[in-house]
Amino acid sequence: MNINDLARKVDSAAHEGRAIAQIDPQGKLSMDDAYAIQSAAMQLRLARGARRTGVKMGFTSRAKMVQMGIDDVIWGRLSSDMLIEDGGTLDFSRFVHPRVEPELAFMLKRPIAPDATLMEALAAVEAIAPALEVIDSRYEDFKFSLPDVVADNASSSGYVIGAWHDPKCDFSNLGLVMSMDDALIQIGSTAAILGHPLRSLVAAARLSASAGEPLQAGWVVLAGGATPAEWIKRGQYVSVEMEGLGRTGFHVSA
Ligand code: OOG
Ligand code: MG
Repeated sequence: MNINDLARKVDSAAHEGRAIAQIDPQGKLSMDDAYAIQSAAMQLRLARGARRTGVKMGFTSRAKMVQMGIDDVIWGRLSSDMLIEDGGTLDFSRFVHPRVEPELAFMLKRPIAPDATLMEALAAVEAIAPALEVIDSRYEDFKFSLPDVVADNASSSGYVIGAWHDPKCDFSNLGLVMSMDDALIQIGSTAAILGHPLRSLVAAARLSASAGEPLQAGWVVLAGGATPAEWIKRGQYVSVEMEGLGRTGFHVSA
């Protein structure tokens, strides 16, 4: 199958919330081809009327690398059809087997150059906010090779963002708690994200520019899960509270 056929395959699985077999179980595809499939699949979403909203980073914490058995940082493309309103409802029936993880979100006020330093990247940040990412691998049993998950847009499927805050506070080591209903389910820190979430933003600038899509003003960048991801269940309320940044969450449909 060629790039476009594989893009249609992962895109329709995502669109219909249906699991498919891995497209590259042996991990033989090149990273360039895997990202080309991801890019072509995003074009199909955009053709259905979604708007590009930014970038998400993956495997930027040890917790996530260990959980999924992959230790390369990857990235994916975010679009408006993935956004869940703060306190809104996720329609469970549209997903295959969703998981959720706590993240930090950046809102950009300027583009970021591919070779930006940490301080230059910070200067381009309009605001930061607590976030939850919903990941939903389209592959059976949530099992994938590195090229598989890249082609599947790094499992991107949803995200919710809390109130935006001035980035002038020190956000290198903010405590965070993810809860499901009243049960505390994961605790962690933004320091789990490459030691400092800004490093994830710098990596996003480099990787996104190398794909010909430099980070733009108005884009959101999700820095990556700070803890292992947890399965979402019908009827739950999932939330994250981050030190100094408040909380955000969403309901899951029954
Ligand atoms: C891939 C996506 C990883 C993160 O924050 O590390 C990711 C997956 O685990 O399915 O979003
Ligand atoms: Mg994530």
